Amino acid sequence: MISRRQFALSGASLGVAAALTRPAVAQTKTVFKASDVHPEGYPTVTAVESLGEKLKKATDGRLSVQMYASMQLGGEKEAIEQAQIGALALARVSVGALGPVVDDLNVLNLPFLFRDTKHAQAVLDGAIGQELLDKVTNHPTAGLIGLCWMDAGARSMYDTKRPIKDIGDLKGLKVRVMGNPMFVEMMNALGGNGIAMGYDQVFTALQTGVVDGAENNPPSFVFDNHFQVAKYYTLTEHLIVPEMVVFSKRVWNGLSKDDQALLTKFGKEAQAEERVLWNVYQQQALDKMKAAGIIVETVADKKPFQDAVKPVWDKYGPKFAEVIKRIQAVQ
Ligand code: GTR
Repeated sequence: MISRRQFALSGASLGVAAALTRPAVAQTKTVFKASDVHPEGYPTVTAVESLGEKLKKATDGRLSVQMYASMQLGGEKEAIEQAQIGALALARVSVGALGPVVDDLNVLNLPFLFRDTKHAQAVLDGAIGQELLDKVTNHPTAGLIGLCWMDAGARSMYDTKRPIKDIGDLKGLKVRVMGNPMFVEMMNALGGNGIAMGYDQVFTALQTGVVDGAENNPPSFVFDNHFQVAKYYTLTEHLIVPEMVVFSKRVWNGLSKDDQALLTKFGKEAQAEERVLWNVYQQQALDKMKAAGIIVETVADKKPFQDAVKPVWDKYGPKFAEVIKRIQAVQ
């Protein structure tokens, strides 16, 4: 019987023989696996693919990215876990899903934190945005690198039952939220019944009536097909939750400083590219909603919604008091 050591040695000598017979230019190729819950063509998917193409070009094909879109590798919780163990290199996920892993990010999950999406962009593009990326990277146990941000607009409510003309219409509706206790508490405070669930289950849950509604930005609502089952969309814009591309720390630590620098550079470029694509997609989603006959309600007065979420602020706000003040001061 061949011993473990003998086996390892024969493997090694085979490797040497193979290396000697290969042409001098041959080198190991590394393909980074990337995941996204959204389909091909979605801004976040395209931006990460474009990062991959630049990487491939800059390294003569030594490094590249293989995108697994449309939840092929599961929901976001699974993607984060796979990145943590190094089974996946890049995961494009919502800060809603990352909050339970890196608590500092939860400040961004407070409802009505930002005045509008422009305010959120100014914060993420500035010092606070970099600090929060670093909080991910420097987190002692998360096992992730915060590579870059991605815009995701504002999230609004949608449901299969009735238009939400005012806050009272939310009463008793079972509304799916992202897997983070802050959102369950937010929905309950608004009068609904918050149900945390992975994104991969939302369409079926809406279709079968396990939930009456959900909340998301127009592109997700349309391009992930939820609009085929939920006909009422109300522009509550209660959350502006950004997204992040995280890189597996395990994989990262095995890369050279130069390769890390390339990823950082192309990450920043992906962030800028996604924003441009996002604006186009947001408009396309709104147009598609109209064409499909979705009843779109605007909320004339958001104050009752803002007042109702006070318990969430009372519970989670104090520990973020300092950064909240800085966020509010950003123009
Ligand atoms: C989308 C977001 C996804 C995912 C999803 C959700 O807007 O792009 O990353 O977080 O929402 O509601 O789970």
